[in-house]
Amino acid sequence: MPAIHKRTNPPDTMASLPQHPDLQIALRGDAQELAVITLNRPSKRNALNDALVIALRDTFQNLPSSVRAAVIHGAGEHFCAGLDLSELSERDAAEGVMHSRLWHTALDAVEKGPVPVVAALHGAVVGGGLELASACHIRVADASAFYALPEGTRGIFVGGGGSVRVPKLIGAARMLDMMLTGRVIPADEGERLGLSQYVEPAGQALDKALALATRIATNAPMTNYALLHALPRIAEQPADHGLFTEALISAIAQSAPEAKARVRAFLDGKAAKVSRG
Ligand code: 1HE
Repeated sequence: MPAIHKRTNPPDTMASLPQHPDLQIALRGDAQELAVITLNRPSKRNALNDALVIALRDTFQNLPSSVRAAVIHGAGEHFCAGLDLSELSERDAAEGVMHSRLWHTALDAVEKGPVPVVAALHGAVVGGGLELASACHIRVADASAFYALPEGTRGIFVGGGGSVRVPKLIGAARMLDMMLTGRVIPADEGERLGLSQYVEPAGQALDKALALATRIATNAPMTNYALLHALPRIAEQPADHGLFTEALISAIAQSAPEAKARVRAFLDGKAAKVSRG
């Protein structure tokens, strides 16, 4: 299968990935098709300092071309405590804008990268941690997960794309409530509201995320790419434009040799049926 994100300017291996002690990346699978990315700063609850945000950006911008799906999770008791507040005090307004734009670039690299990203959520998913989770395509929480946007109570504002992405998941009214009141949303309620698509027993989010990503990695790369890049754009287009974009993307996807082979396999009785599960 062709890699959708084959680079024209290799190097294209793990060795070429940026190294950061607080961000680990491991490749799994027979074809190294799964990237498992670990926020590894548990002593600070995986709070995201500038270096870690840059490492996230560089990692997602430089995934090896073997990678078809990624999982991101946090080491220790929490997914991510958000912005590293210890770096906040020194910034003036102009630096604040640039800092927010850095987060935008990094989380855009997650959301608009070449492959689907599954977030495994446990413990605190707060502030910038929720902004990071919102940039992923699938969120799997376990029962220990809790969500909050403490920015409101800290006298600041979201700056990592949360004002754009969180309302798309739960609506502006619920985000407003979270920020005005500091409300903490537990895992079950988060799933009902749309913060996660799955909720699993405590301790099982990563396993479920890995299972989903493994399955996702077997899809035709062009279909995955179209889902990541066309679906959100279509959602923001007027219906008539959206239908036209859909027609173009669906024609491109179905013209790929791999799509033809997959449909042929079904017609020949060699591919799985849709079953109740
Ligand atoms: C931190 C951070 C952090 C922990 N920046 N150092 N985010 C917040 O407002 C959330 C702040 N954090 C918490 O509410 C709690 O730490 C947790 C609920 C996440 C975890 O509680 P707990 O009891 O497991 O840990 P802890 O004892 O509070 O923290 C352990 C250490 O991590 C401690 O440092 P230590 O040197 O005293 O051991 C904490 O200071 C440190 N720590 N969270 C810096 N966030 C792009 S804009 C995004 C804007 C935001 O994200 S604002 C929301 C920030």
